[in-house]
Amino acid sequence: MVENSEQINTRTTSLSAIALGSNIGESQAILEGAIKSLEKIPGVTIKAISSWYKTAPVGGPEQPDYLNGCAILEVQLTPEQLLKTLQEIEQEFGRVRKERWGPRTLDLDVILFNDLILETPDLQIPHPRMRERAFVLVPLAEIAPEWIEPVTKETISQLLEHLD
Ligand code: PH2
Ligand code: MG
Ligand code: MG
Repeated sequence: MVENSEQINTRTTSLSAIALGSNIGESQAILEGAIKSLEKIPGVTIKAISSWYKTAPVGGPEQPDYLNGCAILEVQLTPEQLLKTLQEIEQEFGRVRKERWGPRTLDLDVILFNDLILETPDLQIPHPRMRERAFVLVPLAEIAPEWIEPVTKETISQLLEHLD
């Protein structure tokens, strides 16, 4: 198991969980398009995709409901390279960064990366709010119920049980 981000390089195969969300435009087509874009990236293999869930917005201004889901990726990328790749795909789908937690055509977040704990200004892994967010835990529990979240050392199913 890789624990130190410095040990991760492009020859290392890592497993990452990502969250997908959209609440502007044709959300289902956008999320499916994002998956297709990811499949084309060298060093990314999609291992699992959850169902899409319609969810009420959490935080931010008044905004439309979201469509959310999660995917498991096998990657030969560092966490920083994966983040950059996800940001490029967000751009491809017309993401404009305005206010925090505001509506967006496409949001792609790194949720977990192996059992790595990473705290940098640009990237925090595990995602710092994943434990409170049913719109992340419900789809993730569908495809990775036994994945151990390294901060709490609880599985995704256990984290979901603790949420009401
Ligand atoms: N993303 C946010 C803020 N609020 N609410 C839902 N339901 N789904 C999201 O993906 C979401 C949100 C910021 O990333
Ligand atoms: Mg997000
Ligand atoms: Mg994001």
